Amino acid sequence: MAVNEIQQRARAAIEASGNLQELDDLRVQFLGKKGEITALLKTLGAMEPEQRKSFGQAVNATRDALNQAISARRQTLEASALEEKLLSERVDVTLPGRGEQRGGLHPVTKVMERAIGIFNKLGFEVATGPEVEDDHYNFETLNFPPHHPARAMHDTFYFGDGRLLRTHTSPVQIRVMERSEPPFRIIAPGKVYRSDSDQTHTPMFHQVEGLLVGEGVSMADLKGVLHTFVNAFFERSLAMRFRPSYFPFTEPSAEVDISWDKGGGSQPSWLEILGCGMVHPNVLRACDVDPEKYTGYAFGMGVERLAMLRYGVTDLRQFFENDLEFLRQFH
Ligand code: 2NM
Repeated sequence: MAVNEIQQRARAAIEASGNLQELDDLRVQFLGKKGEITALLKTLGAMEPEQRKSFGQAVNATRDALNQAISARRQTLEASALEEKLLSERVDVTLPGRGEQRGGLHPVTKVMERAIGIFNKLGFEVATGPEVEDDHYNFETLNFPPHHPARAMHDTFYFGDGRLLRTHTSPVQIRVMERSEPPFRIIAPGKVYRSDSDQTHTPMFHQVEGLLVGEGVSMADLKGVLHTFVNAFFERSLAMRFRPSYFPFTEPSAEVDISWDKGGGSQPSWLEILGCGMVHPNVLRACDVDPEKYTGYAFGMGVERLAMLRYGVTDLRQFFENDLEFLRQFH
């Protein structure tokens, strides 16, 4: 019978189909509007009722069987297509990477964090403040008289509207003293700006300043803390000396030298590394701190200068060129 022959042929073709497109072509070929099974159904109308019934049942059964066979085959093909897709898109997350370079901290940042770490252990807390300041906080409260030549020592960047870029981080300490009561034991690390540019100066550099105010604080305390810091920072016992100096905001004032061995058998020489002094009574008064009751010391150092000594860098400007060959040496 034609129905059986079609069924066998269709089943064989369905089983042999290799992809979803082939399978769909077979569905059209046998069950579509112009398909072979559909064509058989169209002959029913011309048949005797008896024959029509049995033939109709046979054709319908075949149609259902083929529909089932097609959907079973479709499931198999879809499953293997998915399997193939998963295989081809597989990512091996255990493969080694492409060797991307790791970043690292800038030497100036490293030295600043090193200095902060040492002062933290000595009980100093970090204070920060704005880089854009005004005359009041950058000069006036720090005992720089108006039009005093000491202002010219700091080649200040002025905005022209009363604002300026801070020339030191001292304004941070002024703001701390203004808003609270002694004792104070703080360090102020950060960027400062001076209109100055040569082998040893850049218009922006970093400072760590320190301030300690309390009852009975003396210059001997200052000397002890600075010597402890210097030895911890350079990891050796260094000779240190105080040289008299002048700052408007301290009295007395001193510059601190360390005995530095440049190597190569030469004699060690004195090298200036920071400035310091006892906070001027006028500065304390400006912050509403009673200089009859409290005394304090303060100090300030350039971070780039410390970094040059620690790493043996001879040109300050290398810190700001962002040459990766240079910077990678500090990782
Ligand atoms: C220095 C040298 C000496 C200093 C003074 C103050 C303040 F705000 F407390 F008055 N902070 N830092 C100071 C004193 C800074 O740098 C060379």
